[in-house]
Amino acid sequence: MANADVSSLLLTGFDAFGETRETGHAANPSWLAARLLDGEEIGGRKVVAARLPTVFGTAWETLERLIEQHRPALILCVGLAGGRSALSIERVAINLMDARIPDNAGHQPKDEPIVSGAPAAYFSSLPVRNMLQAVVAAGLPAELSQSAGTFVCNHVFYRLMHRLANDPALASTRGGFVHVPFLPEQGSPSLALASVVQGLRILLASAVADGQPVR
Ligand code: PCA
Repeated sequence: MANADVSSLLLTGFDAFGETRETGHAANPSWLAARLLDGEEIGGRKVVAARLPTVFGTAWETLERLIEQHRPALILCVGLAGGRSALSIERVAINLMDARIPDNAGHQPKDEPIVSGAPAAYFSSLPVRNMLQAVVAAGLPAELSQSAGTFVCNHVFYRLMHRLANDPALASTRGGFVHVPFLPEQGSPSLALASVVQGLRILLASAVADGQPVR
């Protein structure tokens, strides 16, 4: 039923990839945090958490199925960006795949568009500035980021925004992306899992409370 849970918030994380996968620090903090919020009610809406595979194409297909299934009001995808020190609220997705490492299926596209002939970029349709302020006000490290990279995270983010921009049935659905730092046991700089979870909770609450995208 398309309208079965019209008020849900879809929150996704990724599985482990690259170095963290090889070194045995297998869990991806994006999924560890998202799954802890599964079922929680935020701003009167229920969180549905799901894990995406770190594979070009398959990740988006998985997200697309989840969107069909849940018809969420809002979609927040989360990924790990080792090297970043704060919750990075992504402002823009670009139409480019340029992988520095292979994805979990061994694919490593270089200099390729995600969707041929489609726009070079899309902005997040979440109120990124207000989300930033809400997280900072809670004493957690956060920043706006102007690039979600050119790997699987940016790919999913771009496909999401392309679909939301072009599917009239999803005209009122909003979407965006957030990158999180390593966990302390994975590398430095890092952020504790409890802070990531609290940060995502605040990001979702402020995105729901403020209906307008702010670029
Ligand atoms: N981070 C990668 C893909 C999966 C993840 O968690 C990225 O930033 O593209």
